[in-house]
Amino acid sequence: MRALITGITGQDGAYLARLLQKKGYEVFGGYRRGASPRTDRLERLGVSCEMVPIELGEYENIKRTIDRVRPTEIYNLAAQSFVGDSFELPLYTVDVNGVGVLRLLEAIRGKNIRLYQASTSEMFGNAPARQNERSRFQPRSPYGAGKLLAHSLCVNYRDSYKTKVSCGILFNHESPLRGQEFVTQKIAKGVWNNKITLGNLEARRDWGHAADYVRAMWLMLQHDPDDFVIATGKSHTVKEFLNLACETAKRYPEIASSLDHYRPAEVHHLCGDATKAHEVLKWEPRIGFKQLVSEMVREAKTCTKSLSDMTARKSRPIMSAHTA
Ligand code: NDP
Ligand code: GDR
Repeated sequence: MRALITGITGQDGAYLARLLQKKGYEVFGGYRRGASPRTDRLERLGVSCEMVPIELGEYENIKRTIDRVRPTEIYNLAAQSFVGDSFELPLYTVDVNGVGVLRLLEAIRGKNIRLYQASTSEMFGNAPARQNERSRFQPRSPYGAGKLLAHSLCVNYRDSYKTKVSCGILFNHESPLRGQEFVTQKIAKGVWNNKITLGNLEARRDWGHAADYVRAMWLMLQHDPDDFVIATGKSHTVKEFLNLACETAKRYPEIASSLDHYRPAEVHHLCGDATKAHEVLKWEPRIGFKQLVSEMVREAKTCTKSLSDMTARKSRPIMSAHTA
C-alpha cells in the first residue's frame, strides 16, 4: 500500500505517518513547494519518509505529484488550520482549505484512489451540543466556511463521480506536537513561564489526543466511503484546561487577558457524539483528558528546558569572545 499524506509536517501528519509505516505502508510526505520542509515533528516520532512537493494552491503541482507517486490512499491534512488567523487571511484560507480540496478532487477524478478529507467540528459553529453527522452546519469563521465548502464538494464528488472519499469530522485533538498558537499548547508551555495571556476562557471544547484520532482516519479508508464524527463526547472549558495544567505542573503563573486573542465570532461549545464511529469503525479513544494535559505539560517542560540549554550553550562563546 502506498499512502500520500498532504500536510505531513503538521501535528497529525507526523502521528499518521508513524501509524501507517507501522502497518507496512510506503509513505510519501507532501510538503508545501518552496518551503524547506519542517521535519522536526517527524523526527520527534522517529519517522522518515520520502518528501514530495504538494501545494494545494496549484493544480498542476498536485496532479504531477499524484501521477508520480501513484498512491492507493491520500490523506489530505494540508490546511491553514488556525481559526484565529482565518479572520485576517480569509481569501487565502478559503482558497487553500476549500478550493484546494476541489483541485485535489479533480486531480483524482476517475482514478482508483481512496481519499481522506480532514473536515472539522468548526463546521458546526454554534449548533447545539452534542453534535453528530446529522447536526446542522453553521460555520462561524472563514476557516469553518472553507472547510464546509471542501466537505460539501467531497460529498458531491462521491455522489456524482463515485470518488472514494471519506470525511472525518474531527473535534479538537492535541498532543505535545501541537502548534504553539493553539490554546492547549500555549497553556502547556505557558505554565512554565511567569505569565500567560489568553482570550476567552469560557469556550468549551471536546479535546482528544491526536494519536487516537489518526487511527480513526486510517479506519475510515478501510471502510466504504462515508462521513464520521470523531470525538471523545466530553467537553471542558479553556479555564478547566488551564487549572488542570497548573495543578499538574504545580505552578501558578499570572493569567492576563487580551482582546487580541478573542475572535470576531466565537464558537462557544463543541462536544461530539461519535456513536457512528464506535458502531461502524469500532473506534474508541484510548487517551483521556487528564492524561492528555499531563503529557503536554510534561513534554513542554522538557522542550522549554532543552531550548534554554541550547540558548545557554550558544551564548557562552559569544560572552567569552566579549570578555576576552
Ligand atoms: P497543522 O496546522 O499542524 O498542519 C497543517 C499542515 O498543512 C502543515 O503541514 C502545513 O505545512 C500544511 N499546509 C498549510 N498550507 C498549505 C498549502 N497551501 N499547501 C500544502 N500544505 C499546506 O494541522 P493539524 O495537523 O492539527 O491538522 C491536520 C488537518 O486536520 C488540517 O486540515 C486541520 O484543519 C484539520 N483538523 C484539525 C483538527 C485538530 O484539532 N488538530 C481538528 C479538525 C480538523 P507547513 O508546515 O509548511 O505550514
Ligand atoms: P480551535 O482551537 O479554534 O478550536 O481550532 P484553538 O486552540 O485555537 O482555540 C480553542 C478555543 O480557545 C479559545 N482561546 C484561545 N485560543 C487561542 N488559540 N489562543 C488563546 O490565547 C486563546 N484564549 C482562548 C478560542 O477562542 C477557542 O474558543 C482547532 C484547530 O485545530 C482547527 O484546525 C480545528 O478544525 C478545530 O480545532 C477543531
